[in-house]
Amino acid sequence: MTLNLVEGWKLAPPNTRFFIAQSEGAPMVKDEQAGAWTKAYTGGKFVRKSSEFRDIISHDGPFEPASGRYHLYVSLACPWAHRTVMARTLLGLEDHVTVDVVDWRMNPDGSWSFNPDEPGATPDRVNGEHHLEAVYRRAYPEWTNEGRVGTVPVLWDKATGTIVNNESREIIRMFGTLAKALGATTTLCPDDLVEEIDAMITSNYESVNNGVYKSGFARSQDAYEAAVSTLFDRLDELDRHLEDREWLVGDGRGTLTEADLCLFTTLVRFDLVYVVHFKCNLQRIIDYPHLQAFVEQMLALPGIRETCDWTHIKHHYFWSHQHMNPYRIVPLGPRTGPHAPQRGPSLG
Ligand SMILES: N[C@@H](CCC(=O)N[C@@H](CS)C(=O)NCC(=O)O)C(=O)O
Repeated sequence: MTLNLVEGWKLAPPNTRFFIAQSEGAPMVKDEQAGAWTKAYTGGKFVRKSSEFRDIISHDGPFEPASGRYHLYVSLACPWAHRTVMARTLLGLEDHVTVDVVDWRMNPDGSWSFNPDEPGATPDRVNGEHHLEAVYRRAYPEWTNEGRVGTVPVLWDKATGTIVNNESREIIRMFGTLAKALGATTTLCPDDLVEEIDAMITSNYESVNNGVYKSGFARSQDAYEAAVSTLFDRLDELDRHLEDREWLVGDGRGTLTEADLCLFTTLVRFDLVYVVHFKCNLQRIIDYPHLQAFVEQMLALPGIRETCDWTHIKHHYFWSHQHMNPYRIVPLGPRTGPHAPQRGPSLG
């Protein structure tokens, strides 16, 4: 099966394992400046690579639902990983899925390290590794760091010592399976809304979630302007959509779903980082009344503000993309918005 993260997104069938599944067969190239492995820049456009590990937790095995069996590796800076941390909290999986947090400093090759000295970060308490790359190599010894770098989030299986999945959207869905198997009544994906949820997540993926990266990493004025126009057209639409509803799908009242999480992790980074760093500056989220209300409503949910580490978020972007910010200066603002208190500023 071929994935296509460029034009759309499909759920992989159970127990499908991809190694460098790519949408268009283009070779992976290293963006030396962005420090990220991507597919080729085409006409100055940034194209995100697809995820390689695509097994799922299911009663049919081999990755059966069980308390304490699975471990998440995340960066608190990363919007994709943040989705999984939020789903873990909202589905009440804190006592069932363990978590480790990498340093917010992404290495020049785009890889991640553990740095227990950094507030908010942890050691690798499952495998004792210093680099996430080594965790990928445990799952796949041929992992060479040639043509790819191990991304976050990673869902690790302690029972078989391998990676189950490294695609956020699939991890949050299988957390639902896990929570249900463990007796939870909360769901982020009610059966009757699956299609609507998938459609909403897909509509927001290229335009908003990945759109901010396409804006920031653009290598041509045309590519930048196209990304920013699409991004703000979609934000305008979403602001109107939320005018008379609390959440994105269903009847919009009281039904928080995966689609809300997937949008939120981008919106909550927007005014803090993307407006400046990724040049997404047509307007801020705080200037959108309904998107801002949506962000605040999400932050007010029990445990959600605690999943937001403004220092990891802010310092990661401004420090790690040195080609965009050569002196690694981290802006002090914004003064308004939900991002206080911020730690810092002396993170070297
Ligand atoms: N499609 C993946 C994307 C994950 C991803 O790109 N994570 C970034 C951090 S924000 C990463 O680890 N990048 C490292 C790199 O590409 O070098 C998902 O949603 O899980």
